Amino acid sequence: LDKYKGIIPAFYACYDESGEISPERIKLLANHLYEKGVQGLYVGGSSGECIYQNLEERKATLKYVSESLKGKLTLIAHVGAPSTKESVELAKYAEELGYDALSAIPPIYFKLPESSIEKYWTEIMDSTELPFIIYNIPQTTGYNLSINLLTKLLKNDKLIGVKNSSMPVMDIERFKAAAPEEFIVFNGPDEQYVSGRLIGADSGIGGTYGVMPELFLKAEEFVVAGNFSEARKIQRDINDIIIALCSLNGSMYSTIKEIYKLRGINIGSVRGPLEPVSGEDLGKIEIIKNMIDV
Ligand code: NAY
Repeated sequence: LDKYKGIIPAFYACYDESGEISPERIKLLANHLYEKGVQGLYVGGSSGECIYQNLEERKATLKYVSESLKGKLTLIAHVGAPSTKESVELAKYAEELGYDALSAIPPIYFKLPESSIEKYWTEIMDSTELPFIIYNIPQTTGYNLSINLLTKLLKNDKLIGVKNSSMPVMDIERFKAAAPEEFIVFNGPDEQYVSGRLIGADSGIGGTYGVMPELFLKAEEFVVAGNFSEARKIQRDINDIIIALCSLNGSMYSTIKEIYKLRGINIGSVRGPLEPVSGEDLGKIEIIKNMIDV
């Protein structure tokens, strides 16, 4: 399971100038991140704007990333979708493309009983031969993975990990405690990468890794070396940057994409209802970029 250990950026949605999925830009971003030395990519999750894309668009993104990087990086396909039918279709497609693992949020919109959530994840797991990673992100889905459900799902050999984006780092510790040693817990909140790793997260998947992979790679290096004071310093820099990324009008992802443009890598903008950065705030992009690219 070493292939899941390290820095795994959540891949950003890549659009052309008219807002459609851009194969060229997907490949550009995929290769760029590969060259940065990350361990893998988490494709089609929150940062992939999956919630604003239809099935064909999500399939296209999965396809172009795997065409660029299959066999070079660990590729995790996020297949959570409004219906089980669509999730299973995406899961099967990701398996055909040669993805290493699947992942999914719990069902969204209707507040369903835990038994339905169990059934949803189980049907996805049973639909392919691929390993599965639960995506726990209660602040957007309204459901926080319980130890009770985790324990039940652990009976399924396909379940190899949880990507935990809830804010209490203690949740990471509790998931580790409830599962066998080799079970992987991924740190979700980038603001707590170092603390997540110290309390037991084996690695991390995050939405801001893609705009500053060097910093997360360095933080990881210091954690592995047991140099916690240096790791803390990097976490502080990271957090200053995340606060800045979230400070402009538009969304964090719009800011990230504008920074990419300034670096000469155009992956387009965001899809509505997310809004692009506009007006005076555009002038602040360079300052934030310079916080990262020092
Ligand atoms: C994904 O699926 O895109 C992610 O892994 C992103 C997870 C992010 N959480 C949320 C709520 O968006 O990485 C975090 C987040 O971008 C980061 O902590 C900055 O707030």
